Amino acid sequence: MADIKLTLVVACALVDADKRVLLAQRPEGKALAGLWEFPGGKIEPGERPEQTLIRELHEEIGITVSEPCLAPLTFASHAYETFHLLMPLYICRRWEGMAVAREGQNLAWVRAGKLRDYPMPPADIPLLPHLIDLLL
Ligand code: 9L3
Ligand code: MG
Repeated sequence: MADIKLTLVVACALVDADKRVLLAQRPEGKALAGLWEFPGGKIEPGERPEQTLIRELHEEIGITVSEPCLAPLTFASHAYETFHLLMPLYICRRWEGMAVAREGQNLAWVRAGKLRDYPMPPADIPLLPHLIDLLL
């Protein structure tokens, strides 16, 4: 079997006081453009997933998250054509600052019952039942 590239990504369900979840729409020009994802990004060599999330959520969404507020929830494991994506999903209910789209992406705060109305990347879809159970 040919070697399959493993890509490590981490994502976060930010949940506000009304139990709404933040989804970010992948911008034009990126892979999977137009799909709505849990914000996050690639784990750089040497980073722990929590450090990646703190960095990515600040870069992309403009919020400040502290590590104790990040709790691991579940994992996505998805085989794309050219790579295998392994992606832990964290949940975070407390942060500092207001979520703003810093990279021109659309953002949506979505109630649990409406999450399935937003087309998502294939890796994110299996994460939904776990999160929805937790929020309903
Ligand atoms: N990805 C899937 N779901 C997510 C995130 C944050 C990322 N919630 C996938 C899309 C890309 C890969 O991970 O195939 C790397 O993401 P990016 O660096 O292109 O944002
Ligand atoms: Mg990203």
